[in-house]
Amino acid sequence: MKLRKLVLVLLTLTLILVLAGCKKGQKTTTTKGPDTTTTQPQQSTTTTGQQQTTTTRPTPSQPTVIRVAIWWQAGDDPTYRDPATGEYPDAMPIALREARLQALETVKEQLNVEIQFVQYQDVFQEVLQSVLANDPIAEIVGMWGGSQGTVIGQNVFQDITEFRHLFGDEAFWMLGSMDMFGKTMGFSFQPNAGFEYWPLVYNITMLQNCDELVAKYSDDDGNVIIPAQLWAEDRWDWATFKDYLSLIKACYTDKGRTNPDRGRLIHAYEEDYRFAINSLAASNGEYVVRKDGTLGIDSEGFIAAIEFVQDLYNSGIMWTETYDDGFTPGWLWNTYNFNRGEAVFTSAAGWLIGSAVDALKERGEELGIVPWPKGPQVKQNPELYNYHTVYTGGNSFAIPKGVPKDKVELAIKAWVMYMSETFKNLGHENTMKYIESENAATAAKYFSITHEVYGESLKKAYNDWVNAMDFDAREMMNIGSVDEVFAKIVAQKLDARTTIAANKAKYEQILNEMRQVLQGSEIVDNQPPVVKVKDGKELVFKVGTNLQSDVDFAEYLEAYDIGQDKGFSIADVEFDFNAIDNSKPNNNSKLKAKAVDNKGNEKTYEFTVIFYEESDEDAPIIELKSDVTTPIKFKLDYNLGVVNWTDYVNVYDKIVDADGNVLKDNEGKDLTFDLAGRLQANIESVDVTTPGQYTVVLTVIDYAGNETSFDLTIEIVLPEE
Ligand SMILES: [Ca+2]
Ligand SMILES: [Ca+2]
Repeated sequence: MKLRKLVLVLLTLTLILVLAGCKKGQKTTTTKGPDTTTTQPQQSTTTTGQQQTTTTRPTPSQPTVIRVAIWWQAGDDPTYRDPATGEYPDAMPIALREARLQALETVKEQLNVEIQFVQYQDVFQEVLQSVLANDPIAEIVGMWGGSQGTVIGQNVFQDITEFRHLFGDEAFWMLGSMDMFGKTMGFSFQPNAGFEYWPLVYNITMLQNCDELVAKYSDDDGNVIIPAQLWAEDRWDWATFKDYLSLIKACYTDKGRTNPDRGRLIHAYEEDYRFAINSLAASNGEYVVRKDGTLGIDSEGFIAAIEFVQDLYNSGIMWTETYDDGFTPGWLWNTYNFNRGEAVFTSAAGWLIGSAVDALKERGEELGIVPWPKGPQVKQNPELYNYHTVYTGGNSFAIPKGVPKDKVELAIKAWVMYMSETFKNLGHENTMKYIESENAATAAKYFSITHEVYGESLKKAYNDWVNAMDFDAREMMNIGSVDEVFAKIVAQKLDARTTIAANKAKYEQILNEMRQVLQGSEIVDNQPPVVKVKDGKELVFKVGTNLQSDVDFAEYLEAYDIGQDKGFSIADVEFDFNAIDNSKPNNNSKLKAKAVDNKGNEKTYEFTVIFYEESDEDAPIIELKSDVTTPIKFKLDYNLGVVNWTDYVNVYDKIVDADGNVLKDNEGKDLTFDLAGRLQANIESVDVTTPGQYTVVLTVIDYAGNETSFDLTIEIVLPEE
C-alpha cells in the first residue's frame, strides 16, 4: 500500500513536470513563429563550353507540413496507393481523387503548405497518448460520428473559437457541429448531404389507395394530396399529421388489411419511437442538449413531443416492433417492415433509403419524404423556437492541444482551401453550389421530383429537411442513452413529466462533468491500460506447465497504461487462471488478465493459451484451400512482401496426446492447432519484374518442432489492359 502511494506521488510529480513541459514547449514555439526555415537562394550551375555561368534565384522555403489524421486512408487520402500493387485504390472515385490532388497542389502553391494524411489505429488511445507527450499525432484529427464523445471527454482538443473567422463564406458549413458550452471544439468533415438522421418517409402508392384519405385530402382532380404538398402549403403540423395518419389507419389497420408477403397487418405508422421523439421535439424547437449546453428534455416543448408520440401510440396510429424487453424498438425492424409494405409511414434509417426505394419500386410503388410536422410551439412562436432537423454532428475534425497557434491558423486555412478547391475542381462555382447540386442529386435519385403534380413538392421537402439540420450535442456529450428512457415512457405508458424528472439528474450530471472537464485545462485519462502478447511471442506451453508458478508473464506479455498511469506494468495485472487446463493438449484454455489504472479505468483481457504434447512427432500440414487453384496469379511488379499466404493455404497441426493419438471433438472430427501465424514464405526465387511461373516455398514448424514445407506455384502476369 505504501509503495502504491509512493508511486502515486511520483506519478503526480511526473505529470506536473510533463504538463509544465507542455506549457513551456507551447510558449517557446509560439514565440518562434510558424516557420523557422530560412529561405536559401538556390544555386544552379550551368556549364556551357568554356564559359561557366552561375545564376542565383530565390526559391520558396520548404513547405510546412500539416498532418490530417483519419481512420480510413484509402477513402480520404487522394495520395494513398495500395501497398501491394502501388495503384490507387477503388475506394475513391477517380474524378474526386483528381479534384483532391489538384486541390493539394493549390494549397501548396498558395500557402506553401503540404497536407499529409496519416491513418491512426485507435483514436481513443492515440490522441490522448500523443497530447500527453506534447507531440500530437496530427495538426487536425478526424473522428467518425459517435466516436467524438470519448475523445472530447479527454479534454485533448483546443477551443478554436478565435479562429472561426478563418472559415469564411466558403467553409461556413464546417462550423456548428462541435459547438459546446460556448466553445468551438471542432468542425465538420463534409457538408450535410444524403440522410444524416432518420427522415420521415411514406409510401405514396398506399396513400393513393386509401379512400378515406382521398375523401378528405384530395385536389380538384381527385388526386390524394401527399404530405410533401401539405408541407409546401404550410399545412403540415402535428394536428394534421395525426388526422392524416388516423385516416390511413381507418383504411388499412381497422379493416384488417395485410401485406401480401407475410400476411401481416398494415400499420399507418411503424416507428422506432426513440427517433420520433427526438425528431418531433426538434420540430417543436427543442433540443436534448441546447446550444448553451443545458439539458432540454424536461422543457414544456419536449414533454409535449413525448406526449404527442404517446398519443399516437396509445390510439393505435403508431405501432412498433420491440426486442424481447418489450420496450426497445428493434432498431431497423420498422424500416424493414416499411420496405415490405407493412407500414405506410416510418422514419427510415438513412442508409436504408436506397433499399426502400428499390423494394417499393419492385412492387410498382413510390417513396415520399416530408419534413417532420411543425409542433405547436414552433407554429405559435417561430422567433423563439427554432424548427429544425436533428443533427448529431456526423464526422468531424478537431485540433489537438500542443499544436501552436500559428500552426492552428495555417492548418485551418489550408484545410478550408483544400475543401473548397476540391469542390471547384469538381466543376462547381463555389461550395454553396456544390451543396445545392449534391442535394438536388439526392432528391432526384430517391424521389419522383419530375412528377407533374407533386414532383416539386418532394424536391422542396427533401431540401427543407436537409437544410434544417441543426446540431444537438447529445451524442458528443455521451447522453444518447436518454433514448431508452423515451422508449420506456412510450411502451410502458408512463407519465412523461414525472419519468423525465426522475431521470433528469443522471443526464445533468454527465453534462456537468463534461462542462467541468472542458472548462478546466487538465487532460483526462479515460482509457484503461493495455495488456498484449509481446511481438514474436506466443502463449504456448508444454502439457503440465503450471502457469501460476512456472511462468514469468513479463517474458510473454507487455502492459502499459493509455494515459497517465506511467508506472503501470505487468506486475499490476491481476491474472485469473480458472479457465486454464494444463492436463492435456488443447487450444481452448483462457488466461484472463484484469488491468486497472490509478484513475480506476478497467479492462479485462482474455488470451488463448496453447498446451501441446512435447512427444508429438507428426509433421504439421500445409494444404491448398479448396477454392484455390494454382498457379496463383499476381500482376507484374506486385509487392509479394504484403501477401498474406494463408489466404491460399490452410496451415495446421493435428493435436496429439502422449501416445501419439489424434484428439477428436464431440463429433469425431480431428482437433487441430491453427498454425497460420507460424507460416513462413520464401519468395527469393520470384522475379516480379519478369512474367512467368515461380515457386514460393512455404514452411511451418509445429509446437514440438516438426517442420513441413510446401511448394506453391505462382505466376507473374502482365496487366490485362
Ligand atoms: Ca489510463
Ligand atoms: Ca505435430
